[in-house]
Amino acid sequence: MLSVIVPTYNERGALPELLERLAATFQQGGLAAEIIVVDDNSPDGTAALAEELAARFPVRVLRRPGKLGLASAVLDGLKIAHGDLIAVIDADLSHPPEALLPMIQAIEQEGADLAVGSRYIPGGGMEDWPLSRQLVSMIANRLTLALTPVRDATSGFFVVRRQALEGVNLNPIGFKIGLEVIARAHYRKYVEVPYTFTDRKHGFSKFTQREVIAFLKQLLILYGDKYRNRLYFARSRA
Ligand SMILES: Nc1nc2c(ncn2[C@@H]2O[C@H](COP(=O)(O)OP(=O)(O)O)[C@@H](O)[C@H]2O)c(=O)[nH]1
Ligand SMILES: [Mg+2]
Repeated sequence: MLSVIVPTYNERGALPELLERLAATFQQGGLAAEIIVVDDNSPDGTAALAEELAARFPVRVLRRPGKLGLASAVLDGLKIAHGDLIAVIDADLSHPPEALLPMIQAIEQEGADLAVGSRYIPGGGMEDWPLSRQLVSMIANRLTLALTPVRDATSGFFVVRRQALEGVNLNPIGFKIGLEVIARAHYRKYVEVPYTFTDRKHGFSKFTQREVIAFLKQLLILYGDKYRNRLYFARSRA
């Protein structure tokens, strides 16, 4: 079974289309799947809307008391997920739900434990994102290069076998939970699957200077762990 974890903060505008496209994707791929919306008491009523939509879609809603951060939202969602496959996708439709199918196929057919949605390999890209955001993303991307061979390690769009996360301590810091998984999960093989990132059409980004600082802190900790030989994937290749 597949569990799709969707962290939300003020995503009312995008949620109906997201759930519809996810459900269509499940149907197309013949997937048994559930969606877990992890909402941080969004003032726009995202959680209540998600609960309403649960009449039509396989959704469960985890309500948290306040805005506690993207990474910790995903980790809390993981605790209640039933799937042996775990997907994480942004709610704002920047990550095309349809791309989950090639990602899952890559895992099932190529014997990988992790599939990363990638903007930085041939076939992937970014559309309509403000140049300033693209620049920040590219710099962030460069900063991970000595940490992992994954080309888009700051992608927040991924599918991982639950098994690869068992016993792994993921740091709930900031925005980049995908990077934690890429750096720490116990996988032998990963695949990157190209997708085109598009800017949100509803609501606003929650990416702030605070998230930049959290990312830099996270990097410091990860590089420290890498040099102490504590990162599984790096170790298994050494
Ligand atoms: N639950 C929860 N979700 C969050 C939080 N911060 C961001 N998100 C969600 O994480 C996803 C990515 O955030 P977004 O603002 O689109 O970041 P950007 O794409 O980098 O501009 C979206 O689905 C947000 O609603 C948070 O503090 N708590
Ligand atoms: Mg976004």
